[in-house]
Amino acid sequence: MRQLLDSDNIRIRSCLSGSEERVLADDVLDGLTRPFKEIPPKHFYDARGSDLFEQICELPEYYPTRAEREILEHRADEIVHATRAGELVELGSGAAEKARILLGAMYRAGTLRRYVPLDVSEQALEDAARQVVAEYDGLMVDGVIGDFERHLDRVPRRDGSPRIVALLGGTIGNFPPGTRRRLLRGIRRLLGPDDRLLLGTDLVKDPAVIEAAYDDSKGITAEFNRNILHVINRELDADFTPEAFDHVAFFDRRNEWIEMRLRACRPQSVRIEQLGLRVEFAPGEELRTEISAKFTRPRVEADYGAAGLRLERWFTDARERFALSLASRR
Ligand code: AVJ
Repeated sequence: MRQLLDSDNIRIRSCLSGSEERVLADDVLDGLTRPFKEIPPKHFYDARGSDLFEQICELPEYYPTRAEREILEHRADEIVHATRAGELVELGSGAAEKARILLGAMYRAGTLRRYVPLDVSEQALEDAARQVVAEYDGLMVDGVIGDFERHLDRVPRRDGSPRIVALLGGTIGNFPPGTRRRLLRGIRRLLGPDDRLLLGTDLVKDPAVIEAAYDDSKGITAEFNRNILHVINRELDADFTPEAFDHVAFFDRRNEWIEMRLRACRPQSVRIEQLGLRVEFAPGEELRTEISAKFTRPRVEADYGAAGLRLERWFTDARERFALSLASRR
C-alpha cells in the first residue's frame, strides 16, 4: 500500500493503483453488453457526482439523510455506552459528517482512541482526517483510500478497544440481496466478539414518498443519474449525449427497492473509444443505474442471520422512515 500522509496523529494509506479506470472499463464493458443494460451505482461519484449527491441530501423530498441524522443525534450516546467503543471504522466515510456525531459521543464517554475511515476519495479522506484530529484531542486517524467492496482486508487490525464498524446512509441498499449478504459476511470478519456493526437502512414506506425522494422537483436526481454518462464520456472517451436520456425512478413493489434507469429518448448509437465498442440503444430502451433497497426489520434480521450476524439493537427516527441497527457476531 502507498503511504500518503504520516503525521503525529494521521496516517493515510492507499489501496488504489493507477489502474482504477480499469474497474470502470470492466463494469461498462460487462454492463453495456448484457441483454438488459446496467452500470453499477458506484460510478456516479466523481467530483461532480459527489457534489450533486450532497445537493440531493439537502432536498426537501430526500428524507434519508435527515432521518438518519435524527437517529444519530438522539442515540449516539446510547450506542457508545452499549458498545464502549474506542474505535470507529467507517466504510464509505465521505466528509465524515455522520461519523462526527459518533466521535463526539465517544469523546464525551472518554473512550475515543481511533477513527478508521475508508473511502475512494483521497481528497475527502484527507480533509475529514484533518478536521477530526483538530476537533478531538488525542484522536488517531488511520485512513484507508479504497473501495469497501474490494479492500476490507486492508482495514487495520483492531487496536484492542471495542470497535464499531459503520456502514451508514443506506448504502447497503445499493447491493442486490446476494451481494449484500456477501458484503455483510466480509464486514463480519472485521469484528471481534466485543465489536459491533452499525448499519443504516432506509425503510419500506408509502411508495409515493420513496419515489419523490428519487425524482425531485428540481431535477437534481435526474442530473445525478445522467452524471454516470458524463463519467463514461470522460474516462473512456465515449460520446453519450446525456440530455438524450430521460431520468426514470420507480419503486419496485415486489422487490421493495427503488430502481433508477436512464431511458433513451430516441435511437442512439454510442461509441466507447477505449473499449473499442459500439453500443446501440433502441428508442425507449433503458439502462439501469441503481437499485436502492428499502428494508423492514425482519429483512435486516434475515440478512444478518445469513451473514453470521445477530441483530442486537434497532433504532428508528420518530416517523420510522429509517433505521440504524447494531449487530454482533453470532
Ligand atoms: C448513497 C446509496 C444511500 O440510494 O438513496 C440518492 C444514492 N441515489 N438519490 C440512495 C441516491 C439517488 C443513495 N445512497
